[in-house]
Amino acid sequence: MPRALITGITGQDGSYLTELLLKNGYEVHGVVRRTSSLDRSRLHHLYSDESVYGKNLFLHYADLDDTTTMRRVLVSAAPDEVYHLAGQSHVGLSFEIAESTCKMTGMATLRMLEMIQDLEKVPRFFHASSSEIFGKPDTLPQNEQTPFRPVNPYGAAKAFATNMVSIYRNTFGLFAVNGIMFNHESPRRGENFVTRKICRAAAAIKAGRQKELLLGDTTAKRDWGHARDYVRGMWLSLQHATAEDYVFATGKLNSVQDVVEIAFATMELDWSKYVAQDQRFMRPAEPQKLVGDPKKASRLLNWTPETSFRELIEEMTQIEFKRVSGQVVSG
Ligand code: NAP
Ligand code: F7E
Repeated sequence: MPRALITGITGQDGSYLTELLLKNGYEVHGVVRRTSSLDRSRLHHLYSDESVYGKNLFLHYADLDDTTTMRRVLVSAAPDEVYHLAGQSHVGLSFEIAESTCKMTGMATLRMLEMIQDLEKVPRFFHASSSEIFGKPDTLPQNEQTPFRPVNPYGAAKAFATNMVSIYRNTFGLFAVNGIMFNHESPRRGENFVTRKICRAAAAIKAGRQKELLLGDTTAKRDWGHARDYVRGMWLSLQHATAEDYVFATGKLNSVQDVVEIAFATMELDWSKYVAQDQRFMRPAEPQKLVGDPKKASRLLNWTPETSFRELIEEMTQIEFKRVSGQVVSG
């Protein structure tokens, strides 16, 4: 039975990846950090399943900042594959907590590379890189050759980590992969990312629980896909014969305004009655024209995204409506 270790298992991607790896017959180990509440809602359906938890799913307390414990977890789990997904993932907040973002996203990845190098059996390593490394690119769409020009602390930290992964692969021969992922969303997305915020508000307004939705720049555009497709890409990238970097993207640009219109239409509401702009959600700098070219992933991994932008936003809004109406939604 292959073994995987996931950092960031409690996050959006960690939860979908866990489901995929369990389905593929893996023993999955996950790193969780101590929090004041034990609510790990994205994992609850697996954690509370006695046929899974403690049998082929194991959680270990550690923190990216606690090297001794991380090393101990790596040694005891002895994984064949490591998926390094943990980090501070909010771009807007990275301006407010720049130092810890750089420590957790940049330095912690370097430490992971150092630690796995020392293991008796050196595992394959996936790093969750981001389109934010491109910032304001000269060319579009962006691919694996596009130069890094980040415009925020998060993007700069991911650029550092991405470079380190390439350096350790090229210098020390590690099987280390950068998955350069464009935005991917799902009903499990954190509440303060724009798609979830909008879908949740549309559902809450429909249910009479919210009156308005305040947003930042609604003209901002992104390349948005479904998280389930992206975790499949992570897994495929570690099954390939050689370690490579891959762009995972849909290749299609949509605006925040497009998200608003689809979500409100799904709830049969007129968005213009409820949506207003609020300076608090504007960012000091915005990346421009981030749209990915996933041809390499398609050619080498046979990876293509299966869920369209419209299907994604409709699914997210419908699930929010179930949640706000008190229905139980697993995961
Ligand atoms: P997420 O939902 O914010 O999950 C982040 C995970 O990291 C959580 O499990 C969190 O634990 C964990 N974490 C944060 N700081 C930690 C620390 N100091 N020690 C241990 N664990 C820590 O993010 P996501 O959307 O799943 O994204 C996964 C990765 O892909 C991230 O690295 C993100 O930057 C990157 N990425 C995401 C996207 C996207 O569109 N989703 C695109 C490109 C790259 P808690 O649950 O305890 O907070
Ligand atoms: O913003 C604009 C905002 O926070 C998308 C992370 O997963 O993808 C994600 O980063 C856009 C931006 O995601 C609001 O200014 C307008 O232009 O959902 P977001 P992000 O910043 O693109 C990348 C690839 C990652 O790697 C990250 O980890 O929407 N926007 N109004 C707003 N954004 C938020 N959050 N809230 C608003 O009210």
